[in-house]
Amino acid sequence: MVVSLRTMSLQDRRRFIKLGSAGIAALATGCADATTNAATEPGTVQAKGPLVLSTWKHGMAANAKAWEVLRNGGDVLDAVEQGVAVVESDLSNRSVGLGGMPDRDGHVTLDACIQDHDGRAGAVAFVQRFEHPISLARAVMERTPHVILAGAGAERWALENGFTPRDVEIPEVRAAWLEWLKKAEYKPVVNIENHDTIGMVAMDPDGRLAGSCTTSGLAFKIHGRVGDSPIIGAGLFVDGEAGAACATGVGELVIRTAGSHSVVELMRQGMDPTEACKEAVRRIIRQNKDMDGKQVGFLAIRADGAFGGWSVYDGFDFALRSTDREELVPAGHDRKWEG
Ligand code: SD4
Repeated sequence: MVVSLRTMSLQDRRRFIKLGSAGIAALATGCADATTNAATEPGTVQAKGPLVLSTWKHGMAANAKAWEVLRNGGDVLDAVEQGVAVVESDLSNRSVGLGGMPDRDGHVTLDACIQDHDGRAGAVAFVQRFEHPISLARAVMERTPHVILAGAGAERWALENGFTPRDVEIPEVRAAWLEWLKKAEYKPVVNIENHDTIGMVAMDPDGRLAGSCTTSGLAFKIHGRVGDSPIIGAGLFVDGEAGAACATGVGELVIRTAGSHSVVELMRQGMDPTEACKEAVRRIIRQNKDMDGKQVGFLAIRADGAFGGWSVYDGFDFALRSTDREELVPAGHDRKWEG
């Protein structure tokens, strides 16, 4: 049990924002129904937000930005957009943004989506030359009657809507592609050496949820391939009544099982978030005889603030930011990766 900000006065909420990360803990002592802010283990119920979870180690920097937005009283949708945008801008990241690995024709193509508490959603798929596909996704949500724009049409729409393209040449990435071309071995596999999509789910102090997901997808994929990351229900699903979930790993496996949607629906039935992520992973394992080296991981926040994560193999860490924690948490897993 922890402090529920719902039970706090408006004045106290303003104090949380002012006090920042120490805010809730400080307020807890003076709050009638409060005990401690003990968001200890995944699956522990933290009574409502604020809370930010995101995939992999780069999630730490993303969470820090998202937290800053929340602490300044910003909208949770701004938090998940600006949080993952930090990773999109990091050109040393090889699976998010313009620094990502190219497809087999040498093009870096990006997928992203975003969804708010009320289920509004936007996405772009198979787009090139834009630094922040997550912002394109949000613009699709807010400025069009559609959910997904893809490829050349999405790029044209972005240009018409004030987004500026950016050309990035990274010698190391080109060298890796040229090296790959020598054998051109097509292995669309995400394992623990080759990962890094960023998915983020967050809850604001009032319990409102939002999520985002952005990636350059699988290295050396077929030109035109779209993964789970821009697909609502696969790479991300948010329903303010039930919870939010996001995925990382081999997108095809996640799409076939509507992975993030499954997690949220299981939580809607009352399942613990860690258990819900585990069940979604097990559905994938049951459906696929050959899971060799194929990593998939899920993260989730339930509408009451409980959270958790689970993956097929060990090695999937998620970044956690709450009022009293800022750390990388190893997700539970089904199997040990033997390499
Ligand atoms: C994809 N899910 O395009 C993404 C890849 C990924 O960690 O998550 N990598 O299939």
